[in-house]
Amino acid sequence: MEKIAESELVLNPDNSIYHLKLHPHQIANDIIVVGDPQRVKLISDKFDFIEFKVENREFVTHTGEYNGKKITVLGTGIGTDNIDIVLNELDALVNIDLESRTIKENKTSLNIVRIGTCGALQENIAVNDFIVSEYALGMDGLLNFYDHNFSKEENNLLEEFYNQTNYSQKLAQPYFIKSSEKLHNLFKDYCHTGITATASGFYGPQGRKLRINLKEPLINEKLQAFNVNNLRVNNFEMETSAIYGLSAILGHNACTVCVAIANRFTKKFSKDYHTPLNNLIDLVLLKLTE
Ligand code: R1P
Ligand code: URA
Repeated sequence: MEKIAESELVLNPDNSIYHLKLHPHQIANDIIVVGDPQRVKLISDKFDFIEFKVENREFVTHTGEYNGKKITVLGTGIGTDNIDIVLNELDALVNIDLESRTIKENKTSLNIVRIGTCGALQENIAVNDFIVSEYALGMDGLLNFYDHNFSKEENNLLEEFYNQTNYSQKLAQPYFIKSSEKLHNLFKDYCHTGITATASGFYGPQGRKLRINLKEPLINEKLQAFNVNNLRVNNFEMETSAIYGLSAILGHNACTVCVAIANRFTKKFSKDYHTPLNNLIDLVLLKLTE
């Protein structure tokens, strides 16, 4: 079995994984990921008990039990670059033997649910509504660095996207990637469902102009109008495409649910998104453990 070199699979002196600083026994198979590290405590405060608390850089992890089931909540920080680290390191914790530095023969599949905030791109979605992402539209480019065969369905959506939007070839090549059906089914009755666009930034890449002119000033209008058999782009956030893409490649199940805190067309911003976020957290904890 080929040994993975020290420079490729980086471990700390105590043999924990480099950025997350976690050991394999410190994570559950069901993992909630959130962008804001402070949201981790908000969630783990609801656990029956917390067994491990580990922190390194912006990555905060709490593992404990909820409803008698082992569960982990992990703060990823913002962006798909952080997700590249989080997904590869979580996978290494379960599917690579860190002692021998070899890939395990029997693979473990994690359930990864992201609870986030987002900006809505359809006028009928009110601020504080819940949105589940059946598909991600990756505008960030991360997945282009990995070898992956997209499904026929995902490739068809991409072809339609180029046809309908006249999307600039100079930007990162976009891609569509599907959520785990099993996890999407847990949430779809409580949420708007559709496509979530993942951007590589909060401002220009999401069509926000403060002082700098934009190369794609109509990006929001193009996304709003995109429609394939009533499948539409509902929202913008910054992590889901990388979570879905890397999970699909590595054999994990992933799904994102978000609270819409802004609506980019009605120009509203939530006066208090903490209450709906708290309700969404309760829903996810219940559905993952019932
Ligand atoms: C931007 O404000 C951040 O909020 C959203 C975006 O994806 C990005 O991470 O999600 P979180 O609330 O989970 O951080
Ligand atoms: N998060 C985003 O990425 N965009 C928004 O508009 C709101 C939250």
